[in-house]
Amino acid sequence: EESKRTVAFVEKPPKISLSPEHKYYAEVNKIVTHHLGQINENLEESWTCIAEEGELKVYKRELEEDGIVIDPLRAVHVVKGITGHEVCKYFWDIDFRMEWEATLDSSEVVEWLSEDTFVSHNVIKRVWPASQRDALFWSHIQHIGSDQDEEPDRWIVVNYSTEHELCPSSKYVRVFMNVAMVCETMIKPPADGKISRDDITCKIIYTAEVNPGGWAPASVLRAVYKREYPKFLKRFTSYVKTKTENAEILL
Ligand code: 6CM
Repeated sequence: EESKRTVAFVEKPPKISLSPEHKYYAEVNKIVTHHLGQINENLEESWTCIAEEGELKVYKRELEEDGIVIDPLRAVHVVKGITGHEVCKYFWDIDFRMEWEATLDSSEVVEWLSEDTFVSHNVIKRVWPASQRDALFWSHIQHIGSDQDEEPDRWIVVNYSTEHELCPSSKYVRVFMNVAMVCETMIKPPADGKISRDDITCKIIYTAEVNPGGWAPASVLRAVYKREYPKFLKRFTSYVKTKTENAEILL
């Protein structure tokens, strides 16, 4: 009892939000709404599946703008034993980012905007023969409770490129990105009423729209995406499983 109380006490309050007065409020809500509106899209129709492994499916749509590859990417994964809250927590919390990120050299907070939103500067590993890239984006985490329209309870994280006076673009080519992780947790009602990790399944919908910010060889970029996105989704979800297997379930 005593130890449970300590954990509950240390945890951040469940209701977290950027205040409506904040200069990022409108943008964050617009982008969150955009991503939530896309999650029920039928990917089999106009997307090409580039990787399939068990429950993981990765899709893309080929798109170029002035000769630069900006293929949107969408992945769906179903993972047992973890909740959407846990998946989003580890994806969002920069304290854990370098433990699972294989594509970054570094990641640092530039400014905290609120308890649920911060701006970070990220240096991406160099991919030969292109010049090295960096990314500056806000990361926002939000819980969306289920409503009367029978939409399930969801957790979402968005990483969205921004500008910051403390971090102008200088020695790297800056990429622009709009990335979202949306999660839904399914719970099989346990016979004895006590939920265990065996009763939990998480559906993950991951979207990435990345503009490499300057010319990069299309074939190399597409090969990198085809290899790195499935690798990231497998590595990240198994990281979350390991981090949570002996921990209390975060619903
Ligand atoms: O979403 C992922 N990670 C997040 C947290 O770090 C964040 C992503 C940041 C970086 C995304 C970089 C994409 C790759 C850019 C390629 C530029 C290379 C150019 C040269 C190629 C010839 O949202 C996981 C990201 C997994 C990426 C595979």
